[in-house]
Amino acid sequence: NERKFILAGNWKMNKTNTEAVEFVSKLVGQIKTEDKFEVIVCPPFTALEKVRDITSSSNIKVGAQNVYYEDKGAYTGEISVNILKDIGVEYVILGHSERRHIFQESDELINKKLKKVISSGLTPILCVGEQLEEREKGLTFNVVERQIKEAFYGLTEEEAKTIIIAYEPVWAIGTGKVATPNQAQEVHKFIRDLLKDIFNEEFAKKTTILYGGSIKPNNYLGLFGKPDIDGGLVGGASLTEDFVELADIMK
Ligand code: G2H
Repeated sequence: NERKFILAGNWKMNKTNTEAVEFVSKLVGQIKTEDKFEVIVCPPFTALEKVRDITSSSNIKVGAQNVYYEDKGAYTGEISVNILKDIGVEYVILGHSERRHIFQESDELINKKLKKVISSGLTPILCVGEQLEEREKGLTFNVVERQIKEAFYGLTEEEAKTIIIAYEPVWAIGTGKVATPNQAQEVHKFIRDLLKDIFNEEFAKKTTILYGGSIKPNNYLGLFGKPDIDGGLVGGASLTEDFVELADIMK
């Protein structure tokens, strides 16, 4: 397996700068990364610089939770790729289900953001996943296929190969209802096959596909043992000591 294993923490709208500094200072001493195992933390925009300062002495990488696709100008409340790059951010989460469903982000908008992030040299973590009604109607594969095809629209293989995908079934997000390892593996395999159709086998084989949704130290094991699951995007468990425990076991 030539893919990197990744543990990414999505803090969402949590931790003040004071709390972020205290927490990340501890992580730096406790988390050990390796060549094929990467750890990323994604704090709120306002804590990015401080977190970057603290993690710069370690191999822990820093990501943002969102970005806008224009370079600069009259876009009140938005943040550009250059603002992120200037403070040493390397990753950006895009299309998280909370962005899609609370903030009405469309596949088209996510495609524009994805293109911008790739051309800027930042690494995107593209989230996809079905809602509960969609799963119950048997539409999981249709939804995930549409989200990936529309996000990838207009990208060359060269451009798309930097993308990390995160499969996050919406019904498993923050609900404590984790997908079973088989449920997750089935969709991860579907995504990898889809990438083979869009580009080719080599591309599919090299793409890191993370699982996300209520991962905790007590449920990760079955998931990360699956052949197409290359790590996790973790919300709740990235805010506590659980994150260190996950990193310990995953490496
Ligand atoms: C899914 C995940 C992180 P949680 O959104 O992106 O959050 O682990 O809290 O379900």
